[in-house]
Amino acid sequence: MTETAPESPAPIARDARVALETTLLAHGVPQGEGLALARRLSETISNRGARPVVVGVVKGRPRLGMTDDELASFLESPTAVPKLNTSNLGVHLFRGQSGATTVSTTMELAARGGIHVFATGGLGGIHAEPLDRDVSADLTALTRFPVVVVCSGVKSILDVPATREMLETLGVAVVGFETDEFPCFYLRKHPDARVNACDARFDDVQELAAFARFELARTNRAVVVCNAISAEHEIGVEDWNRWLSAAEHRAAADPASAGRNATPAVLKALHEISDGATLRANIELVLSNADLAARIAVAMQR
Ligand code: PSU
Ligand code: MN
Repeated sequence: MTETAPESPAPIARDARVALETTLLAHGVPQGEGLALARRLSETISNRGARPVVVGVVKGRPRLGMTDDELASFLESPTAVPKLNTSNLGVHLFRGQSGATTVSTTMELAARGGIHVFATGGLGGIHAEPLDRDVSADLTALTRFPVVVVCSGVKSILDVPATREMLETLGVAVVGFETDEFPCFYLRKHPDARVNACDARFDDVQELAAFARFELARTNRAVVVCNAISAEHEIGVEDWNRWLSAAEHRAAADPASAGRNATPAVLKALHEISDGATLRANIELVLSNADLAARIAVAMQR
């Protein structure tokens, strides 16, 4: 008997929902800007006929679909909503504490709630020197939760070549939408041409959605969909190299910027050093990822 690949679809819900994370809102943009960004992301998703679902943990309760009021009070004091990854999530649930979900915990909670599409900016990964002790829990979460993660690759503040290799080692499917290259967050591609490309390229959303259903059902793991920042909004390589080394040194000089604080500290330093240019690029790329995620979520229902 010849064996064929399974045709059964992933157990996706009948409505097109797109998860959004709260770490990006609470720790990835300056305080006071998270709420406006949440509104723009939600609007972008609704405009495509999908439903935005903001994920977070409020007083120990996992929330899939935070209300505007909840989110507003949540974002008022980011220090009261620490970053939650798959390691510290359980303690916060157990103790009734609030927290902002990162990629790893947004995936975990979304998948548990039957939401299989998620939009963010850039995945976490392996940090480079001089902040080289931090390796994001996002990486292993991709091997555990069946969610389509639409992103602009991994954050370019990381050791991008090493992180791309690790995604391959972990066996995570990394596909590009309208790109062969592995995007590099603020940059359309990494300056080092040796960085592995995406595993495959898709130009048609319907075909990409069909592949996503196939792969989620086949593996019960994530699919990473890479959407490069537009050429109009990308940051030039020379500016980037200058800003990154300044930001890394600023963050490395502060002992409070280790571990979980490494990513927010470098992003914040970059936003200051670049006079807001990296923040503007970050917002543009997240909006574009939300738009694509909504298109995929709608197409997955067909
Ligand atoms: N994308 C952004 N900004 C962010 C993040 C993603 O544009 O701040 C967040 C995500 O929550 C991601 C986290 O999971 O950064 C990575 O943090 P760490 O390296 O500590 O795992
Ligand atoms: Mn860490």
